[in-house]
Amino acid sequence: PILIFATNNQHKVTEIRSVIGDHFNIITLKEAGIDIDIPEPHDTLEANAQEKAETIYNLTQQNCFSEDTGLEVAALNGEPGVKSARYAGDGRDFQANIDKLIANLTSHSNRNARFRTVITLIINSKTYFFEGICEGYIIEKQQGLQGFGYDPVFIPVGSDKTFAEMSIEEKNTFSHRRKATDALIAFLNNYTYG
Ligand code: ITT
Repeated sequence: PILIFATNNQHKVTEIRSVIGDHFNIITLKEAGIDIDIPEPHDTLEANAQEKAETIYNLTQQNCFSEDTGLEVAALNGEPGVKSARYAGDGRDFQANIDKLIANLTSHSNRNARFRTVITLIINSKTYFFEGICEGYIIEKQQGLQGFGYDPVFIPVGSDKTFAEMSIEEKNTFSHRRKATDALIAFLNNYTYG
């Protein structure tokens, strides 16, 4: 199938394309000629992912999907979670977000955290959800230059490197986004059109 990926985040596009390969045809908003700032007004990843997909579906009437991702830190009661992009303010400044996270964890010995991705797919006007979780922990000082967002401070269980010290292929062996994408692919492989 041809699917529009309702995101303005190029890192997400690159990571998901590297999982999907040429199995399905993913069209970005840019490639579809759509220039909008998709709203994320809700307090769950599920509701925001649904809002993003519905916005694009209502605009185009084309099969599409979106994803919303949050970093859920145990000692911070699941924050920044759904607020991950704007943790330190509306500027969406990733360095400010990392600094705030490290500062808020200073007095905590429990560094456990997880990334959670929720994908919303709208196909033939029906809505489906897929989830991927990656458990890990937050380090005190950032390491690595690859990736995006909180990657320089997150080490997944099973590695001694941050996501920012990994290639996209290596990050994909662990990542929340890859697991959610695998679930999407499995669904589409079994999907009957018509
Ligand atoms: P959309 O256009 O898809 O909404 P976005 O960047 O606004 O893109 P989110 O609302 O899902 O995406 O924001 C989640 C934030 O969490 C994102 O800006 C990053 O700072 C962070 N994040 C998401 N996935 C991440 C990953 O794999 N590694 C590190 N940080 C990530």
